[in-house]
Amino acid sequence: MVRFAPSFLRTTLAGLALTLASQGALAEPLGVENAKVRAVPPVSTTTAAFMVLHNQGDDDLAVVDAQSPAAEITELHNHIDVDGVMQMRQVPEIRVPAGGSVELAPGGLHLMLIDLVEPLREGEEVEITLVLDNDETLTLAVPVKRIEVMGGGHDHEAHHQGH
Ligand SMILES: [Cu+2]
Repeated sequence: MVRFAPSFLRTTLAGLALTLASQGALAEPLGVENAKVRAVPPVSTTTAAFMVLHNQGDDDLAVVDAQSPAAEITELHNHIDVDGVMQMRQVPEIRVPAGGSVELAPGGLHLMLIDLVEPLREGEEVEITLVLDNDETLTLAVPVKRIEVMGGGHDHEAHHQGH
């Protein structure tokens, strides 16, 4: 079960503001920042990828599909609140409004990598291709990282416990 932690949200929004402020103009209409794939134990056959999508163009964009050679199936997912319980659902698209940003983060939107071809180890990179509604694609090399979900911790904290 994954629930929103307010402190995590505040941390995330503060980080986003910083990255937006430091970002220059890019030629690509879709910018991707802070992409990462969650490191999972070898027995786990699914994982999730997170990132911040910036639409630097004048037209709304949508990610309509994603593919990765690391997984048999890659789906676009969101978490929705069903009677107080966060449930994961596949969504047909992730819209990024012109001039706006959308964050894929634990507890919310994410890319779901299903039936991993081989175990993912921390420090490796996973190729993920985003397919946009204008038929363009964007291929990313996304690092595998440990990602804290519960407790509002920071991604980069060194003290990972549990599992
Ligand atoms: Cu999912």
